[in-house]
Amino acid sequence: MSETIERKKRILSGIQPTGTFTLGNYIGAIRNWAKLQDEFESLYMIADLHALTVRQVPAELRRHTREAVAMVLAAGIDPSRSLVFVQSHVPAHTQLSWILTCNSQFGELSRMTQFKDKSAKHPDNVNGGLFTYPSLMAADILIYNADLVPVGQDQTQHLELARNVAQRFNNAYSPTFTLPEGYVPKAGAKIMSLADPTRKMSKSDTNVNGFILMTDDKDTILRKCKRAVTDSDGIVRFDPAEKPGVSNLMTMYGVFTGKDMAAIQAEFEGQGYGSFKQAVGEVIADGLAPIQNEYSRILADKAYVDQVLADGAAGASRLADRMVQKVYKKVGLLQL
Ligand code: ATP
Ligand code: LTN
Repeated sequence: MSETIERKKRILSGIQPTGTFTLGNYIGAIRNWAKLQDEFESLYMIADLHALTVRQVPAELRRHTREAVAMVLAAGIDPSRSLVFVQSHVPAHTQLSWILTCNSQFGELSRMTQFKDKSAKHPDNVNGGLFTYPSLMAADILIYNADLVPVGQDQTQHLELARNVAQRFNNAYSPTFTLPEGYVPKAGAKIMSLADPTRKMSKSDTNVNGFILMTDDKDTILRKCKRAVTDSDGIVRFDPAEKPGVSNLMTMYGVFTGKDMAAIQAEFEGQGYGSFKQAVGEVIADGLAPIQNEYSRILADKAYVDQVLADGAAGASRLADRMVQKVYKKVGLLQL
């Protein structure tokens, strides 16, 4: 993994261990992680430090972190080709984060919609970490000189901030950081809530009918799809503005069958929503079944997960520590 010019392009992405992953996390993010790991040198991280910006129950955070690793591996990330690690196991992220916080402006951090949303959602805990969250995320990315960052649409604003901070630092000191590009999937970058298709499907939603969890069984998935909010015109047609609920279900159906929207529309022409919803539930449940089996198997193998994380932390630290030393030197911190 040397920093030569002809090196393979590099990917980094992260996901917070704030609960069980939803179908939105899978379609918008981790499904693409698996696809990209051949073409790129890949690093995938469980962002446990980011999760602390919202109050966590310690034992649950630990459990969710293990589960998150198992789910990432079950979704096809292969630790022999990608580094899989936990953010807090690589202290260099936090070290770089401070330098980048000092190069982020109050104004730009104040404009982040996630900060505004989460402040409104947890008015009793609008902490400093919630505010500087994007500087830590910038550190996660820039510390590896990542070229590409696969994320869902809601993270593009944070990515833009990382680019701006990188550019500012490069201008103020000397070229140091690669400006990262986002990789936002064409279909499924924003899977909507089944209960309110104008809002993003989110693992922290209080309405359990809004999301499908990666661990939901077939009956639960079929029931949630059947209950999904649609409209009253009874026509399966892709039109996110006018028909957000139906379009959302079509997107999911497309992801699991590989069919495009025109083909799906033709397939269900003249049929009501009942059989359409049933079909959507079936393909999701069948698509998730092998991942769920792998997940149970991997989660039970604690020694294996520990080894993957130890290797991941060692490999990531080697790269990250070097970058921190370089940056510390550039900004004028005394070297011993
Ligand atoms: P929380 O509810 O705790 O805020 P979340 O479900 O929004 O969590 P994150 O951990 O913030 O999930 O996101 C992990 C990855 O999944 C990110 O790349 C994010 O863009 C993507 N993602 C999250 N929700 C969706 C969604 N509904 N559709 C597509 N991608 C999503
Ligand atoms: N903020 C992201 C998680 C995350 C991340 C990253 C994503 C933390 N660090 C670096 C991409 C690159 C989220 O999904 N909420």
